Amino acid sequence: MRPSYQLPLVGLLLSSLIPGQLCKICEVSKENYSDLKPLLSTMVNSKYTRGIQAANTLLSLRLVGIQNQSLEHQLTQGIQEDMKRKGSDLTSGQLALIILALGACKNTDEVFISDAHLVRKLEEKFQAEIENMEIHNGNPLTNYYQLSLDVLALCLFSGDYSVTEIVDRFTPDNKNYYFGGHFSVDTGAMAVLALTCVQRSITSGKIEADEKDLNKINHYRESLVNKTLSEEKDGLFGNTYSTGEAMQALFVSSNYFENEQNCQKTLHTVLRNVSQGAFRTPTAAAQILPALMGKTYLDVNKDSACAHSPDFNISSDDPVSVTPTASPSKITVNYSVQINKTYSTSVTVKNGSVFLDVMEAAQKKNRTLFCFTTEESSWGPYVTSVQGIQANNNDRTYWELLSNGKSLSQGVGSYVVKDGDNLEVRWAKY
Ligand code: CBY
Repeated sequence: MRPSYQLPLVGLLLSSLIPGQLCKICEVSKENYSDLKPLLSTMVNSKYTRGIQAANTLLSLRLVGIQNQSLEHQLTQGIQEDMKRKGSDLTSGQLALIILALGACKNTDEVFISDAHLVRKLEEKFQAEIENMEIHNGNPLTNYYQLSLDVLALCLFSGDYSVTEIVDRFTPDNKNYYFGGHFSVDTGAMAVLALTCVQRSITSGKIEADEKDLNKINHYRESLVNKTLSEEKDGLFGNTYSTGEAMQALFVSSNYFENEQNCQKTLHTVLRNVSQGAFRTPTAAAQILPALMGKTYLDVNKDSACAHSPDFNISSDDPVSVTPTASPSKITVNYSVQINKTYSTSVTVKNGSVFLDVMEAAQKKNRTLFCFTTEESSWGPYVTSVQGIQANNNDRTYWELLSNGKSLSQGVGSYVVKDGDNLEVRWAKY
């Protein structure tokens, strides 16, 4: 692993000319590319090449310069099928991600973006988010991670947006950066990327804004970066899954990685997690890879980006480490649903089962108490209701997953349960 260095003199000169644009990148060195193979095989071998997972994967592969026409074609097809199926039900952030993925690296999909008026549709969806905030106490239809993706895509693909609106909505103390009072690193990082793009567009004269707004945007970036840095633990920011986006934000808006030790610590911890199989879902792999190769979502329409394929073999089908299947082959866990009262049961499932298997087993035992519904998200199934009680973004309510009293950092489709776990789904507010 080795961070890339700018020529010191040129670097100094340029960074004094374009403040904030030439920050230090911290990336895995070529000799260590083999450490990234598990991520690639997860993305390439995944059966879930549809929808938003496909958009995440395509964006990531293009950004890091892996050119494989048949794979790109397959992913593009998957995205377009999903768009047809969902129609206007696509959320704003999903559409933004699709635009970023299709538009990445100046390729022929750009024709589709303009023929299907995707940027105009995104402008409308972004407006609908703002309108929902006006009616519902500042709560968007989706969340600020998606609003940031919207701004980023509009900014990169010359969409229309109001700088004053962004200055009003993205103040660092806005409640939407927080879940249960806790700063969401994923959300903050995505906002830093979006605000950095807007700031660059203003300074380069691409869009107009007054100096007051520009200063505010710079202040927001700084404040969000500091909040991200204060969530650092053992080289990770927030948790394993927010670190890729946090790294991107730090690349474009801070000098944190100028310190070699900081860089090594983060790369070391992330690569350890990779080798332990933490990124076995396509979206998880897709969201960490660009940062590890020194790329950010702001590189999407850079001429120089995506230029060359890195030196590793795409068809590699290295086995992704699997959890050891130790005996016994059946395990027993406690499962409870907490609303005001707690409803508990104990279920026996196969060793290696995930949270969702437990919920299904409990539902089979008692439909009234343990029935639930899920929706597909880019990270796998998301629990939308339990006992008929529906999560609702306007009220900031959701079903929280816990094990032994601790909130989980994985969803129901990925969290592998252990014998004796006390699993819980809790009606909560974020
Ligand atoms: N993506 C989105 O719109 C999601 C944005 C995101 C910030 C996301 C994390 C980060 C990302 N990189 O995608 C996010 N989660 C949000 C906004 C939310 C809220 C969803 C409702 C809304 N307003 O849109 C909410 C309710 C606060 C939430 N996440 C809940 C949960 C729990 C889901 C439980 C359930 N009902 O199924 C859960 C499991 C936490 C818990 N203990 O209950 C959860 N999230 C987790 C763990 C995660 C991480 C997933 C990691 C993994 N390996 O599976 C996450 C990456 C993510 C997805 N959430 Co939310 C955050 C993290 O841990 N770093 C854009 C779209 C286009 O794809």
